[in-house]
Amino acid sequence: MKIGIVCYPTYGGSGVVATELGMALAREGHKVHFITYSEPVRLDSFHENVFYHEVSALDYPLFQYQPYESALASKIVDVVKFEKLDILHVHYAIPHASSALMAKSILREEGVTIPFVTTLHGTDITLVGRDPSYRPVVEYSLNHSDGITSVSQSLKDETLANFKLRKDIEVIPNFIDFARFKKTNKEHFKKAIAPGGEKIIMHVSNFRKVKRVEDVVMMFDKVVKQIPCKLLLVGDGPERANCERLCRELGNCDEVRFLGKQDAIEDLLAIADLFVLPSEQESFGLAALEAMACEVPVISSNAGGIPEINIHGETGFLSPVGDVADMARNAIYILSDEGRLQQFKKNAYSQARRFDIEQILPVYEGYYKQVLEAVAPVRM
Ligand code: GMT
Repeated sequence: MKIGIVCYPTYGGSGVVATELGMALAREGHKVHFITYSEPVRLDSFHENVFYHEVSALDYPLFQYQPYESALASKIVDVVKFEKLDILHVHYAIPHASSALMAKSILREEGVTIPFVTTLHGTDITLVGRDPSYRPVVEYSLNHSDGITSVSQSLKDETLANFKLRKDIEVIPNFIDFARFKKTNKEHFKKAIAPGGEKIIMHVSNFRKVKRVEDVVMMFDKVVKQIPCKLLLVGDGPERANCERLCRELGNCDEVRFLGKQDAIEDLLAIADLFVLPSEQESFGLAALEAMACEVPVISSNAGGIPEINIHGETGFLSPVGDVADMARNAIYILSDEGRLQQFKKNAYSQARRFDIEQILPVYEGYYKQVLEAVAPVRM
């Protein structure tokens, strides 16, 4: 198949999922065309079946906001026509679904049929998509998508509860590429971070408010008073300065390292004993699944789709959002007994195996075929 993938290229779950999916489809022999405004961060190696088309929007003094949505639609029209794409897969509804719909309408007038699948990732529904400034457009473009998938059952339920949809939503969970995410030996790095053999607690995110990174710092502060440990905070974003301030106030700066944005997350996860994800909202929690694939148990909130991957009392623990004391108790419970910690690590890994890309990829391929078959009569 010739597949067009539209996504955000930056650090962030939806872009990562889109890129990994595209690379995996390319390895299977499909021709994959990424259409976005800069090269996706994980598109870091050459593959003969992968193509990248950059969207550039002409700037003009009249524009207070550059109309990216129109520029994207125009680029889609161009790529579909020139590369003769079979199907488009857009990740994150805003504005990708409406751009795809506009491109589809333009192409229809030229006798070209291009079905598109929209994958819902989370905040495109739970936070941004529900806002009146976007809602009617999101609802309309979902109802005119040829297929809709969601990364968790929880997100599907939330979408159906909040939007008037005439279409079914297929749940296709996010996945792990075990060729990349696996536990490796990074003893030298571990010694540098925790020279006294301290346990290592880790959090990875884009440091947005919704991630509640301050909860990680407050939880850690309780744990470090009972168990020698270090906290690694990976990523960057608007909440980082607040977290740094909080560490100073709590007086635990010597035990906390801010590592900023990192590409090789798997090398960092290799030395972690516990992963923390206290998010207010999280449709899936890919960061937690990546940790589990590297044998790291998870202390998390019970928000959104997290309970679909982190199994309470088995792969880690779930707590109500904001219940820092409960999270700290659970962390201490796991870390205070080496045998227990090893068991949780094993369980985390076996659970992550259920999300192996080798199993999820055929589901996407099957879904594309289903969508293509449904539009086939129109194409003839
Ligand atoms: O809003 C974000 O945190 C980023 C967002 C994205 O689309 O880049 O992440 C969402 O999609 C990820 C991949 O499907 C999920 O793992 C995250 O749970 C989800 N984030 C939220 O729902 C907050």
